[in-house]
Amino acid sequence: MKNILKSTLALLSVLVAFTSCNNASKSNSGALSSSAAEKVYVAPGEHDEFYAFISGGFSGQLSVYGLPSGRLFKVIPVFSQDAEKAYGYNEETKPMLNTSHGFVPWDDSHHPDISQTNGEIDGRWIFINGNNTPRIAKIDLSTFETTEIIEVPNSAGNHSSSFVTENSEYVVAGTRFSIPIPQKDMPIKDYKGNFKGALSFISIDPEHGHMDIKFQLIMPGFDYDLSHPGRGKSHGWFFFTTYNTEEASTLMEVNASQNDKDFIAAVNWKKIEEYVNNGGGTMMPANYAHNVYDEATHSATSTMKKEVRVVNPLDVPGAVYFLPTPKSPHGCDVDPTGEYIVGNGKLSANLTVHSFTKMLAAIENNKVAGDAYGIPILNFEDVLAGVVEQPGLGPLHTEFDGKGNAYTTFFISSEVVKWKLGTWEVVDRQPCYYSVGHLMIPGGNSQKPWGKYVVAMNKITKDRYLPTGPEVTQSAQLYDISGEKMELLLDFPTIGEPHYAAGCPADLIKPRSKKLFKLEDNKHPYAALSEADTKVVRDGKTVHVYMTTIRSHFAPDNIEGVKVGDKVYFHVTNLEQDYDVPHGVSMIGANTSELLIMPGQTETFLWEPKQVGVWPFYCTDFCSALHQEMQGYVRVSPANANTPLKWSLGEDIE
Ligand code: RUQ
Ligand code: CUA
Repeated sequence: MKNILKSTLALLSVLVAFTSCNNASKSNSGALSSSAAEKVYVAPGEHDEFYAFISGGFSGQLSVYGLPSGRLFKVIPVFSQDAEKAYGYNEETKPMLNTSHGFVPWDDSHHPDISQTNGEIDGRWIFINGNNTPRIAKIDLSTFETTEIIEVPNSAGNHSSSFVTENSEYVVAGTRFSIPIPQKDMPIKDYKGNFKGALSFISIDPEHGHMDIKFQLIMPGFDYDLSHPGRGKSHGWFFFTTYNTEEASTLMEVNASQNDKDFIAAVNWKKIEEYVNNGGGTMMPANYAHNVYDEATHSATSTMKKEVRVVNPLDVPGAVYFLPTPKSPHGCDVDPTGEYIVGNGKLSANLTVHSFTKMLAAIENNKVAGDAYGIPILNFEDVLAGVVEQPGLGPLHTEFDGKGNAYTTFFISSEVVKWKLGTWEVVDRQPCYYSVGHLMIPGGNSQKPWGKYVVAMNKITKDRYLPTGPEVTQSAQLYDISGEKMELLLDFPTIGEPHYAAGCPADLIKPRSKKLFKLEDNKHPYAALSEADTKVVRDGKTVHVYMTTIRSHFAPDNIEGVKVGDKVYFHVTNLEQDYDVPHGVSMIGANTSELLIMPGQTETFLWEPKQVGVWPFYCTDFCSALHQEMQGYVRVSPANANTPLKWSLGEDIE
């Protein structure tokens, strides 16, 4: 044990030394050639060719960039409260962050994936996983708003998520940490054989995108790290990398690195779907939140679901196989044809590629090397397509350009390596600054990638930007991959830690982008659809203000009769019906964020006045030449006062 520890530490120190010397010896090219500058230059007023959606990591959000410029357009709030947009602060979106653990206003968002039709990106929705309190979110790409979040029960560290099958039948989520299923009070040391890992297949309604957990496959207690769907010939299968097949529960850096090979789990979900459609599996008691935002009411609701269908893989023979894969593989990537499955073995000298065809043949011929908890293990040699020999150190992720090339990131040697599918030869390598994690080619997780650019997402930036104290920005780098050699074009900073990203041509999204919400479609229960509908209503200690905004006033803008100890709900409808004219509103002393209300939308914030006086509110979004005049007052009387409730606009309250 001591020796194992020593040798592991020795290995680690070599790796660390390698990383730092690699950093120190980076070519200090500084200025790129002017042709690189031209390639990323998008002239003022022009649009980028691609959207890139880059995960916000521990910011919990998803940010939207343009490529090739690297310009940031928006941060879409997903799992974390966002005061800029009132997400998770206003009454309408608070239910989006409800979970079985209560209101959870933060998460760690990792892997966005865009919906597909016939194996091609269709630009309708983008899904992303919350790692920490397991959740999958759906963002509508016509509004760029999070419209649904489903909690994933029986899971922990929701990491092999959220990847979409080629007709968006499912968005798939796999647990990184195995746990007792169902959860119970038991000694941690009894992990082995008792903890389990859930792989969740969440169906997507083809029309509205509504998510529903179709089934959870309850697997042995390994760590399910990443996954990708089969496509083309392998459509109907899903592949998951595993590590910790040792089933250790402590000092994982050593104890989970013992086995020479872990597994890629190959799951025939079509087969399990059929089994489930015929009544297979069992309903298990559960408790998980399903939160849905309704565009008509501009409001979210949260429903607690009380059961989930679980499937024991042993009950569906022929549905799950293990492919031995060296060593503690991280990324699990499938090429555009669906034939090759790349296991990015973090601790392996070589990169392993499995063949789907060979896997099927091995299954057909019943060539099994053994089993793990009853799940057949195929022979490594029987499923191996080939290896890329010593391509770099610490492979993490692979993407494809659709022209027969693969691109793999190497964390430790800090580079992207281009190699050829089928011949396995390395054809190019480019350094990353520094410690690259994921990479993304637009359409990379589909049958049709747009192999023009690759974005590398780096963990460390050190000297690449102006210093900003101890915390320096995370960063992405853009490479031109249209030629034989990759060419570094651009560095750009990212929000939070960028993990995976998804991208597609702007033309898939731009024409469908919503410009405003129609007032006549507004079904918010507290909407005021005209100034004539505005009012203030008292119900005990609760006061509802039905307010409107239009350039450049609030209606009403004078309110009296509010008392200390009241709960005052401001329901504010933006009457504008023009593109890009939001209004904001904020109230002195409110324990929440401003509202930022889009044209045609209604939003609500709560204000609990604690002090007697006359208190102003104002518009926070510079909306017109008279924006500074967009203000109002609320008179707050003592709790026992009998100031009558009154409201007005453009007249003195007498
Ligand atoms: S994982 S590199 Cu979620 Cu690779 Cu981030
Ligand atoms: Cu409305 Cu500023």
